[in-house]
Amino acid sequence: MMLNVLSFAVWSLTLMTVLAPLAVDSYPSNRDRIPNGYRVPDPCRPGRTAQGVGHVLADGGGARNGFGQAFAAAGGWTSALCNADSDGDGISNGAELGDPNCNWSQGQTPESTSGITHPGINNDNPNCFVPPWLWKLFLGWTVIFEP
Ligand SMILES: [Ca+2]
Repeated sequence: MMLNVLSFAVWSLTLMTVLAPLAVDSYPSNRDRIPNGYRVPDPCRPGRTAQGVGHVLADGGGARNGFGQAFAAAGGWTSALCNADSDGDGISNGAELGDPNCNWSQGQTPESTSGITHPGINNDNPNCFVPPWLWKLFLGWTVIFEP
């Protein structure tokens, strides 16, 4: 048991070390530019929030997902971006981020701060690299490192 915990810790640290450089080209301040930017749950890692909402890598960096591409094209939170459905799950970006009527502007409290879902990942079919149940089973403890 102890060996399993130790080998798992070594594996986890190795993985984090390998993935860390991929996170350097994101812009964390962009989370201030979308409603509930700090409350977006990561559907692939139960219990954690997504640090890079517009990126394929949940902690930021790497390629942009559909929401990140639309955000970059719009240049910020616009009515068009709010009404769009970037991940194709049938729910608008605004509804997913607690701004269903697209009234939010930076610095304001969004219309809703609960029930937030990820606008760049189809929550019905998140297509996670590691299945959420497996992540929760082996890496759920990393929630304590949530920034
Ligand atoms: Ca959507």
